[in-house]
Amino acid sequence: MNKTILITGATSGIGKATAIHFAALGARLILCGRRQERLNQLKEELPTEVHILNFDVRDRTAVFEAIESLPETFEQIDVLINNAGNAHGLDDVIEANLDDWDAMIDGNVKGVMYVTKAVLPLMTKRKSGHIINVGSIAGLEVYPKGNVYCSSKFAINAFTQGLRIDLNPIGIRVGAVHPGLVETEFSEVRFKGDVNRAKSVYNQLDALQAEDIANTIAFMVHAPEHVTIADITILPTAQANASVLNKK
Ligand code: NDP
Ligand code: 8X3
Repeated sequence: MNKTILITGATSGIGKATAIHFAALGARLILCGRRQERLNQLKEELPTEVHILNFDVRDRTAVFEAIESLPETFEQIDVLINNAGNAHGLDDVIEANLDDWDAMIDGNVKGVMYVTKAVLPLMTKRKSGHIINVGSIAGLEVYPKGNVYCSSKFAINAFTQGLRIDLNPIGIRVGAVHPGLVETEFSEVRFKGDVNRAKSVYNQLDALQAEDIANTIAFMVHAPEHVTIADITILPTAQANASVLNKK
């Protein structure tokens, strides 16, 4: 696969599975995240050319410096996968912690915008590229105590649509994947390391796995150039919408 693919949030879950998927196809990968050790390990393990970038998507300067630091061989980014993000807390608006709100808005919303803005010049100058944003069912429907996490993903849905309009004249493809429950480190982060509470989200339910989302992203990437997969909503069969689950 003769493409250069930048994946944010590659140290875990969906981003890591996507990296493994495209590495097996021989794509050139730029893998991003904050956990350097995990990035190093991935670079060592993956059977393809990998460049790692360690930055926090919330840090605007760090984002731009990281993208500007790319060696010439990795500059022609064909696909940007904006995946980094997390939920922080699951509380109603009265109880919620403002630091959690900042983390979600700064990471899930502004982070995606900063990375996109930093990468775009590398695509616009070649009039070619593909941007895939990882949204969520939480960006299509609000669920109890989802308030700000849902707001962040609704924003990603709107940003994706805006990007598609603005980049239409230059032929850059833009789409989003909106997963339901995927069993990753997501709930561990949301519940601040409470592993048992995190596990309870996925028990009695055949949840999506990170590889399911990687396969979906690959389907979007592999579509012929004249085809844009604008949106894919993907749920576990046991999930009907953001809040209706068939737990056994
Ligand atoms: P994980 O917690 O397993 O992975 C999150 C990834 O995002 C990690 O690689 C983490 O890397 C990175 N990340 C988080 N915050 C930052 C930051 N501030 N700067 C840089 N990198 C960051 O969760 P998932 O794989 O499940 O989540 C990936 C995406 O999928 C997120 O956008 C999430 O909202 C979305 N999603 C998840 C669903 C689920 O049920 N799991 C369902 C729908 C959407 P590091 O900590 O090393 O920086
Ligand atoms: C993650 C899915 O339902 O936990 O975006 O918000 S959910």
